[in-house]
Parts: sequence; C-alpha cells; structure tokens
Amino acid sequence: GSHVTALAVDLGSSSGRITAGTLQGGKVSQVEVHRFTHGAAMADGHLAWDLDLIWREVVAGLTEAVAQFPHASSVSVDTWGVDWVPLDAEGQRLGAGRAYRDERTERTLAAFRRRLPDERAWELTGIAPATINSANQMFAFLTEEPGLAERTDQILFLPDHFTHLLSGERRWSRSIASTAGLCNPGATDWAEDVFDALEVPRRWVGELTHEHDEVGPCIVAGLEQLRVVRAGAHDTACAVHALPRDEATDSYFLSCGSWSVLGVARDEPLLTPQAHALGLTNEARGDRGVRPLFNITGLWILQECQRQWGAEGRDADIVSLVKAATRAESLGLLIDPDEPQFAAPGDMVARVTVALSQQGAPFDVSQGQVVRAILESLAHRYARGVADLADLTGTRATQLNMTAGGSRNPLLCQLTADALQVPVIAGPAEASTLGSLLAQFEITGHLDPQDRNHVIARSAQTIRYAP
Ligand code: LFR
Repeated sequence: GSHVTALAVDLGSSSGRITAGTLQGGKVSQVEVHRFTHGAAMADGHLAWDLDLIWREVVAGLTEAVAQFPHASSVSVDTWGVDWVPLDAEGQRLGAGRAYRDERTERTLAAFRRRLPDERAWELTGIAPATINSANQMFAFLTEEPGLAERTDQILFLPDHFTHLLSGERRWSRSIASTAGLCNPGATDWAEDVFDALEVPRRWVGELTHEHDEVGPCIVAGLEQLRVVRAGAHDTACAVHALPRDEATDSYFLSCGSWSVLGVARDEPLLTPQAHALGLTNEARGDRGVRPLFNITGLWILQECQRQWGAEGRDADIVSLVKAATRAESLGLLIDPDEPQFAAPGDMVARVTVALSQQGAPFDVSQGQVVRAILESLAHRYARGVADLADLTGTRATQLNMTAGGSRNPLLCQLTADALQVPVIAGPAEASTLGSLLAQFEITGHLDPQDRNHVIARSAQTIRYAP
C-alpha cells in the first residue's frame, strides 16, 4: 500500500533522537536512526548547552535518516522548553547557548520581581513564575550582559533556532513561546506589558504564530528533499499530541522525563487565584488548544544521583537501580521534590539523604532505599497534583497516561497507580516523537485528525498498571 515517511528531531535536555516514522495501513512504525547524549556544562562562568554539538548530531542523524529512508519527505524539530538564543543583525547566534538552570536568574530575581511581581506576571501570562522562564533569562541577559544584549537583533527559541538553521526561515512558535512567560494567557499573542515591564526590546520577537504548518524546503546540503514543517516546537506539546483524546473528559497526562510534566489537555487556560496558588502553568498545544500543567522536578533528582554514583564508580545503571529499589524496604519517608534544593545541579545524594535523615532515617541508607524514596516521593507528588487538577477542572481522573522515560520504570508506574488509585497507562516512551510524526502526517495531508486516536491505538505500545 501507499506509505509516507517523516523525520522527527526530538531534543531533550539529556539526549536527542532522530527518528523516521512511516505511516502505512493506519499505523506508524518508527525506526530510531540516531541517538546522542548531551548535557549542560560550565563554560565561561555560565551553565551552557553545546549547541554546536547538538546541531552536528542533528545533521548527522538526518543525513543517516535520508540514506536509510530515501523517500523521507518532511522534518520537524521539538526541544525542551524555555531556552532561546540571541541573534545578531546577520542572523548569527551570539555567544554560547545558555542553559535554563544557570544561576544568573537567581542573581537578578529580586530586581525582576520589583519590575514584575509574581501576581502581576501570573495575571498577564497565566504562566507560573519561575527562575527558568525565558522572561527571567532575558532580564538577566539585559542586566548582566548589556553589550551582547545591545548587539542582539532578534531572539529565537531553541526549536525555532534549529528550524531556522534547517530552512533559513524565522518563526516564533506558539507552543514553545508559551513556556517563556512572555505571552498572554492562552498564548494567542505576546504579552506587551511584560516586554514593557522588563524592558525586553519588542523587536527581539516577530509575530507569534500557530504551528502545524509548513515552513519551507530544507537548505542543508544533502537534505534538500525534506520539507521543514512545524509539528509542535515544544517536546511536551508533541507528547500531548500523541495521547488518545476523549472529547467527553479531560485527558490527564504525565510526561515523565527529567521533568515531570503533569497536566490536562483543554481548550481554555485555568486562570483562577487557586490555580496560581497551586503553582499551575498554562502552556500551549501544537494544535491551538492549551495544556494547564504542573512542572514538577522529576527524574532529574535521580539522574543527578546517578551522575554522582557513576563518578564514584558505583552502580549508576537505571535498570539495576530500579531493581534494587524494588527489593529495598521502604523507609516510609518522603522528600518534597518542589524544594528548590532538588532543582539545582550538585550533590544530590547528600541532599536526599539529609532530607530523609532529618525525618529520622539512618544516614547510611542503601542505594536501593535512596532510589525507592525518590520514586515514592514522586508518586506521592503526582497524586497531589492529580487531586489539585481535579479540583481546578471539576473533572476527576479516570486514568493517567504516563509517557517519556519514566514510563519504562515499572516501580514508578506501579507506585503512581497505587498513590492515585486509578490505572496508569504507561507508554509510549517516545511520545514526543510519535506526536511530532502524527502532526507531520496531518500537516502534509496524509492523516485525517479524526483518525488520530485509531492510529495512536495501533502504533503506541502501552502497559496498564492497576492500583
Ligand atoms: C521537558 C520540558 C518541560 C519544561 C522543561 C524545561 O523536556 O520541556 O516541559 O518545562 O523541559 O524547559
């Protein structure tokens, strides 16, 4: 039968993947052509991404993909949220790719809040105030690097930056821009008052536009056969597009990677004072709707422990750590992943064990017990988030769709089902990629959005965990 192949570039904060997806007979089959790891590291006193490395890997992956799939016809890029690059008047990136956990936004937070108090930021944007937000980063950039800021002609969010490199075209995609703290509630336009309050030059951004459209032909040598499209610039927006959608009820999702992004897919943002008090944030979907959600510090806590254990020559493999945690006796004690100390890079094992020992745990807890305590704490936090979302929406969760790497962690899935007292539907792990592929087929006219649920059911591998 007829078939069509699209390429998804999915860039997370610890790894990137280039996947070829072929739609045939109402099913998407995926081949991961290229995967690489990367991470933020200190450079010139700032925490920075290696954007040159990422770009080389993207081009290498796409080149390999068109070699393996000579008929591949489209490509779309999604990335993690909030990061952006300044461009000079020639459209060249200025400086290194600053990473959102860089401490510069802590240094300028007090001044930021004098310009834009948290209450006001929430009213103007419907986005939870956070130091990682692009608005905070831009304010820190203007404050600490006025020379570079002066030379900045425009900024692009990361996925739009890679789309620019692929196509030569500049766009400001709504789903990724919504994470910035620079758009109005529901992200139908920029929040001019935020630009004014922070004195972020309005010329730094062009028109805010919906996604799910074509950008233009690829201009990279060897990749000219590809049409560059926008299938959802933000990774979590893509993941939400891969969820079966039931129009009658809110779909609860948990994208469980470095971040635990817990939310619902809806048409309208949730903007009540209660939503603000609970730390809710309203991000945009790729297909015009919104996704009110909680951005919870997630498996990052465990990843930082693994990084440390690895450096010490101890067991750092996720599969064996989860096995050890499954065998370990529960301490019956929890950490609060919302505490700022768990969001910062550093000696995470000590932070976790100290937090547990303050509640009476012995200081010499085993690796398995540390991992178990982290997973139990996350499951407990998810249950609180799901209860909060039920209060805010008036719709209770009947199940939770859990995607990303955490959906491959059987202990976390089971603990979550137990904490929620509803089934967890785990998978697909690569939901952002599947969402990107589905949207690409919709954009290029090969998939009717009405048929999306069927295609998802045929394409996605899921496991059901009953409480
Ligand atoms: C997940 C994610 C989250 C975002 C976080 C930081 O990859 O995109 O949605 O809040 O990264 O950018």
